[in-house]
Amino acid sequence: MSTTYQEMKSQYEALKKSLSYLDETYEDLNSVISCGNISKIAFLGCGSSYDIAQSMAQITRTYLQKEACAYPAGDLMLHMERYLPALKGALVVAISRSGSTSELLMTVRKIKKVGSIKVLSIACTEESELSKLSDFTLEMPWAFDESVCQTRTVTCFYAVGLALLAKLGGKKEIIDEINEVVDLGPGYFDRCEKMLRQVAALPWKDVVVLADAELEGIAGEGALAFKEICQIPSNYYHILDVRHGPIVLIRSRTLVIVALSDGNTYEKELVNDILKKGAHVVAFCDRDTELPDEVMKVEFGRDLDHAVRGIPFILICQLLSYYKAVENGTNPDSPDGLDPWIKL
Ligand code: F1P
Repeated sequence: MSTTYQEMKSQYEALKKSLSYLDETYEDLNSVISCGNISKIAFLGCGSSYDIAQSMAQITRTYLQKEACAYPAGDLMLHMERYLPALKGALVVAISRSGSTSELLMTVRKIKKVGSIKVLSIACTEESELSKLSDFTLEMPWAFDESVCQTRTVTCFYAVGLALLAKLGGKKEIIDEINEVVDLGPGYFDRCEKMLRQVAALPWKDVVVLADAELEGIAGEGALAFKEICQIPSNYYHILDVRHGPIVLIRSRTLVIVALSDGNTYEKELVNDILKKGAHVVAFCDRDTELPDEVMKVEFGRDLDHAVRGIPFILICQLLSYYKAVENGTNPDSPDGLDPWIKL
């Protein structure tokens, strides 16, 4: 069994540990966040970690009604003088599995030189270089993926970030929902695996992932998983935005994975239009959503807050890319020419 598979499969255990670790550290974390006058939050990361940063920025805007943005650390590193004025009054949150990615370290070093900007980090290593530079670091070594492509790691980053922002926003019902999704996770994994293994055997050769709002970043990560794990072309788009050009490239060899919200008519019409192009469609929905028979539905089984849907949704992309790698005889654990983190 590959390392990627074992990491995907053990993600619910790691999620449980990560959420209770957040509870234990919350007071200390909150004292860093609430000291000083923080008017906005800037999330930084590279690759998968940047994808998570994008979702976190949207969740901050929705849950806390606070200004928030996400930057790829490499862009910030190259253009610091352009971005620095916008970071005034910001709390910087740096996300990294390794805590060692060069662009992130160089960027955080430059930010710390300003003096007044607090840096909070989330990493899967202990006592990393990033941790030394930060005012506070959530260190979650149990979520560290050995495989090049992050699976368990990104789910833990997403859930912990979401839970932290829900706590800060006083949204206890969201925390309860996250815990429930994690408890139901192993059963959901088994149901998904059975079905998605068959979907992976269908003759699709490229992938489009569609999702909106808080799911933007995690769905972008879903698309990245296909590039890294089974090495096939993939893209992420906002749901209705796919009509504005990208739909031209959706054909019978395309697998479209869509995260539906609440059975919205516009979303359903789009699914119909995609089916007319002959594409294979996998739709994630809460439950009881009426869709054409050709749509391969993954139902979670209960209603969920939109942001919480990101936790079960990412598993669909992870399992499909893993089983496609198995189908194609590709090693899912270490794509040629990609290191687990980038050292410049
Ligand atoms: C960032 C990252 C990974 C990606 C690849 C290269 O690493 O971009 O997301 O999968 O392996 O490195 P990190 O800063 O999260 O350790």
